[in-house]
Parts: sequence; C-alpha cells; structure tokens
Amino acid sequence: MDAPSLSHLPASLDANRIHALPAAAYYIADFISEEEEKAILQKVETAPKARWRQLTHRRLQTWPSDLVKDTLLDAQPLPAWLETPVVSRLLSIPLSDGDEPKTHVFANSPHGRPNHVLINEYPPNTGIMPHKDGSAYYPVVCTVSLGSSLCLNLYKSKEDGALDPAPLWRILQEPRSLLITTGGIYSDYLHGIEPISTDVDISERTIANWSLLRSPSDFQGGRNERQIRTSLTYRDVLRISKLGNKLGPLFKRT
Ligand SMILES: O=C(O)CCC(=O)C(=O)O
Repeated sequence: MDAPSLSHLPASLDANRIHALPAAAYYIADFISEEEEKAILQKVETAPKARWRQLTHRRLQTWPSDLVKDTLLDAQPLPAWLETPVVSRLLSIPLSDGDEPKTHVFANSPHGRPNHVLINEYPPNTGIMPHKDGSAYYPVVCTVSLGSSLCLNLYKSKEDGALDPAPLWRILQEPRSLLITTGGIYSDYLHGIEPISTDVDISERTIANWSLLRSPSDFQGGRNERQIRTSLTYRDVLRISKLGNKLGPLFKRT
C-alpha cells in the first residue's frame, strides 16, 4: 500500500498553501490513493463496536483513547493503519522548499508527530457546531477526508463574544485530501460543518482552496451532494500521563 499517490505530493507544504486564509493552512487533494482510502475505511468500519461513540446525529472513534482532563492517560502508539501511510507521508513533506535541515509541520510540537486521531462519520444532513479545539492540543490539525466532499466553514466571534453566523471562509474537502490548519486559524477562529445534504454556492469566489482542488469541474453547478464523509483528524496532545497504565482498563478501549 504505497507509491501511487506519492507522485501527487507537493515538494513542500508552501507549494500548497491556501493563500486566501490567514497563516497558515494547506490543502493536498491527492494525499492518499483510492486503494488506501478503501483500506482505511474498511478498518474504521470493522473496528470493535465499543470503539464507536454515538452522538445524536454523528458517531466517532477516538484513538488511541479518550482524553481525560485534556490528558492522554496512556501513551499507546496509534495502530499501524492510522500511522501508515498518513503519518509517515505527512512527516515526509517539508514545510518549505529551502528548509535545511528539512522540517515538517509537527517539527516543533512536543512529541514531534501526531499522537491522537479522532474519526468522525458524517452522513448527509450531519455536521458539527462551530467550535475551537481548545488547549489540549498543539495548534496543528491535519484532517484526511474519506468517502465524500463537504465544506468546512471558518467563523469569527463578534465583539460581544457571540458567534457571527456568516462564515468568513469555506474550505472544500474532497475525498482522499489532506487539510492542515495551524496557528491563528487554530486559535482565533471557530470551525464547523453545516448539517445539510447539499453544499451550495460553490465557486472560485466562495471557496478558499478552489485553485488547489482535484476536480473543480465536479462542482460546476455550484453544488455538492453529500454522501457519507468520514474524517481522520490528527493532532499532538500536549499532556501525556503514564497514570493510565496503573488505572487499568477503566479508561482503556479495546
Ligand atoms: O471532520 C472535520 O473535518 C472536523 C472535525 C472537527 O471539527 C473536530 O474534530 O474538532
């Protein structure tokens, strides 16, 4: 399970920067191949039932385990199918062409790589409320999308703290793509997904990453009919505690 999509990787993240957004976000349309997408989806779907947490409209898995008070209690490694190809490939892309020595997007994070993955499944008409990810993580979020396209919206709070309901930017995430958000986007803006079955008004004018899309022609009518979209969200949890080993199975998931 490797090589075919490697030729689609940019020489550096800078080459795939989303310039319409504040510093810094990156989008790589063909980050994984169709075979890799299928293999990961198969692992997600066949995970033990206890792995799934069912919310009202959405279900999710947390690997290697849930956080307790913003802490990863048991520093288990990620399973092999979440490491390869995604993490190894992600760490192989330098930030800039001229970097010497070469750095990657997690080079300055406490553990130098992501140690935590949330898997969210969104059937059509399902979304996630605008929110910030908070202080548990290093401010880099890497999202691999599987199965279907949808729009992620970025919002700003108004002066009085209330959410301004009109998104400032929309990012279209295609299946097999990688979206990386960092820095100010992580800390200053909220992100969310509207609970709709069709993303509308999609065009060069409204989509921040339009020039980086694999198939802009798929959205010529300005519409994206959603199918089930699954996302893998990779982050570095700042605090790791060995305590989890002593607490035993209470906080562990199989
Ligand atoms: O599924 C996504 O793209 C977004 C997930 C998200 O907002 C989160 O995990 O905080």
